[in-house]
Amino acid sequence: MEVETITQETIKVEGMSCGHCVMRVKKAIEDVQGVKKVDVSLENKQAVVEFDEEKTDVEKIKAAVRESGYELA
Ligand SMILES: [Cu+2]
Repeated sequence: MEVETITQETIKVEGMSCGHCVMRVKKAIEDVQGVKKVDVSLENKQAVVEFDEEKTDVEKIKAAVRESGYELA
């Protein structure tokens, strides 16, 4: 049986200005293997991410956000 350890982290994202930015950040995070759920908020300037700790970690998710062109607070 496959073991899953689901963790939730809130990542502060700088530089998002519209719905398009939100979609870019959401897509970038979703593409990280092991990510289960992503909720990006423009108003709160953050991404709430649920991921499997066996497959990824918060540093990889942050790297994906930076690669998509946005900064971390
Ligand atoms: Cu935008």
